[in-house]
Amino acid sequence: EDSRIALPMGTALDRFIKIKQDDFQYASGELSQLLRDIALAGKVVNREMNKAGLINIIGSIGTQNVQGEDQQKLDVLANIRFVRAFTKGQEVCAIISEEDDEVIEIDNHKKYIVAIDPLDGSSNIDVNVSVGTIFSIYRRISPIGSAVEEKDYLQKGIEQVAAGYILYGSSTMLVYTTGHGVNGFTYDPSLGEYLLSHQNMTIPENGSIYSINEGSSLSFDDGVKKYISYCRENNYSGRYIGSLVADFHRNLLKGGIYIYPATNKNPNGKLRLLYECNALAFIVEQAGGKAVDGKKRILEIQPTSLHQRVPFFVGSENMVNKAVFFNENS
Ligand code: AHM
Ligand code: MG
Repeated sequence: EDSRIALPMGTALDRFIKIKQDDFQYASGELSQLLRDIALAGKVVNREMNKAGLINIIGSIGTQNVQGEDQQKLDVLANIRFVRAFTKGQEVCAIISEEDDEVIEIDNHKKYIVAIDPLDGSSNIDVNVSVGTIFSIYRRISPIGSAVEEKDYLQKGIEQVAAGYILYGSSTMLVYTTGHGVNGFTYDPSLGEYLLSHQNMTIPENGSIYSINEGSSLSFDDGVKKYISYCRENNYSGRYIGSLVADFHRNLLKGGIYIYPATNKNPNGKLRLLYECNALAFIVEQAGGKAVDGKKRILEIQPTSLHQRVPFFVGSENMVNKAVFFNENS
């Protein structure tokens, strides 16, 4: 059975999800609904993001909303929007969010756990640069009806049922996988719909873009230093937006590697295993690429705490292999 039947470009997301569900690619109607909830909350966040530059102006002419929510920082606001969507939806027992210290329990009678970074790279908003939402979906392990336990939300990345991101860029896109390839949808604000624009996405095996914050290079491990030298010797292009979703998305389309290694300031890297790395690792593998912590596959790391960080090497297969080679031989 061909689980990657092509659908016409421009197919609306809701229809796409429905067709995949009928194809039994998705475990259940609940997962379909959960994906729709995420997409909808993304539209709301997108709308608020588009106004971000206007907020001071709007404030100054006294038109902020009654709750005063316009005054809130967008990452906090995005967290509120997504948590609200999951609370109102009927699919989620618990949420873990980069914005919250503790697990947010929703409804013990539901089976899915969501891990989310509601607005990654949010320092870029003030300067009108792309940001993103990153999400992972897991099935709970403990029986439905009981309280969620640590084993439910500290699952390895290989247990993800679905993962994706929303990129709020020059256009807004939703990219996700349920383990049957990766598909990308571009948001058409005039229709209020995400339309299929990137079907069965694959990442080139090789690339010539490297994305890393070289400002910290003095404190990189020797392996990383050597790999960076290798990139320079080969005249690769350095491209670093400093917004993970945007850097990842570009590399996914063009071929490239993104690295956030261990540094003096961040001895385990900066990025969070549960909210950032696992989702992108699942997507990149589904697209034919690779994600490691320098040595080990990201998806096989057993999480030990909610906000755990890991060094992150992700992108084109041959580039990641090369970086690992330098790491292992220095
Ligand atoms: P955040 O979760 O606090 O927004 O931080 C994550 C972001 C990534 O989007 C980006 O790749 C990275 O931090 C940039 O960090 P640095 O400025 O140290 O290079
Ligand atoms: Mg983040």
